[in-house]
Amino acid sequence: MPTFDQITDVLSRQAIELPSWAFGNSGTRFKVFGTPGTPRTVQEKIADAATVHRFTGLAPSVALHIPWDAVDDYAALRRHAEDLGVSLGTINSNTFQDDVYKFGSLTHTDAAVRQQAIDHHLTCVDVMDATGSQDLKIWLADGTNYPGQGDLRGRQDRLAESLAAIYDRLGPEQRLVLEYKFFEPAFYATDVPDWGTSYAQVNALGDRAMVCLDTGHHAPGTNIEFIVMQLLRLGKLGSFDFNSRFYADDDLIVGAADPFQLFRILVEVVRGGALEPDSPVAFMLDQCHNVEAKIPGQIRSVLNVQEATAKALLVDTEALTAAQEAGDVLGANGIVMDAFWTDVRADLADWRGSRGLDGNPMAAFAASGYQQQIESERVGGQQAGWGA
Ligand code: LRH
Ligand code: MN
Ligand code: MN
Repeated sequence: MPTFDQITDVLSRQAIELPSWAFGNSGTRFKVFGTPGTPRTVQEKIADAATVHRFTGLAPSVALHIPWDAVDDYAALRRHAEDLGVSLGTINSNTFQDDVYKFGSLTHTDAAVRQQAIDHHLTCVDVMDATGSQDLKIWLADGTNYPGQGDLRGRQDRLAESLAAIYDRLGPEQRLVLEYKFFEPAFYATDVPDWGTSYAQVNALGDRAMVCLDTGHHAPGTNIEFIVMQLLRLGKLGSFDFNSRFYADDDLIVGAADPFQLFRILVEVVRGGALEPDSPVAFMLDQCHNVEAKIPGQIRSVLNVQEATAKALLVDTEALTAAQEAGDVLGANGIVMDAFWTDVRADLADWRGSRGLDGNPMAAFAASGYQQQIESERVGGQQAGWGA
């Protein structure tokens, strides 16, 4: 097994983007609970994200959702972020909260509605030009609830056309990532339900179109690490939305529901070269903190990813290959499990200390007084965007 010192180079370049909406109030369709200190503006969301980065060294960028985070002056927002030590990352579009999109957005049968949805994405690319963002992330709520409600094939064809119009507008350094989700809000047929559909659509667009894999967007029992492997193999894994799920798209803290699954995903990430310096894969959280504290929730999340990454890097790949080739089933499995069961927490804490960070970012944040400060300064915090 590699020693901890042998994996710190890779760990030191790990970066996990935070979603602005994780800092807003969120909930279920039954209740959104308010939390003292919740940001009232996107600037305050960015300040909270920068705080997570300050305590962990792991989260140097913040993703925005448009229009939830819309402002008049994106160049000024970019400067605000940079002043706080972070950059603005992925721009997420939103064509799921307007009445006009009731029967679809990029797939709608009405060309005027499709154009409105395309125009929204073109506006998002304008935002990216100002913020310096690389990725436009598209997740569509488009789909149907009943057999016969829509022409499945026609919707797919219109989607391809609409995406091509958006892709055409991207700058040479910009990318489009298409996120899939098997259901919700559409319950019969979602227009981008799985990695295969996303892959087929982005493949038709070109090199700068890739798939976004949200870990919560699969049916129970899906072998997500297999999908990770395949997309990496095909060179089409653009980004991750990390979170965890017990039932549906729960958006819980990554690694909370199934740390072993997160580890298995990261084993394929390492195997597929996605932590190499030239990797095109962007790592992001997509979570909501309904009942737990938001900033510590994000700190815990990035630490969970770091811990799983360290374990994945500890897999003795040479011994594993030898065991696989020798048909040593239990030996091979044992090598993977040894890495998983290795407790890396003390080594990680020491290593953080050696980099000028606190060994225990959760405790350091709690002792910092930041939470008390925002609670007294901020009154009437914002909802994350859902239902807003
Ligand atoms: C959809 C989704 C998508 C959205 C985000 C808020 O379920 O995962 O990424 O942009 O939630
Ligand atoms: Mn997502
Ligand atoms: Mn989701």
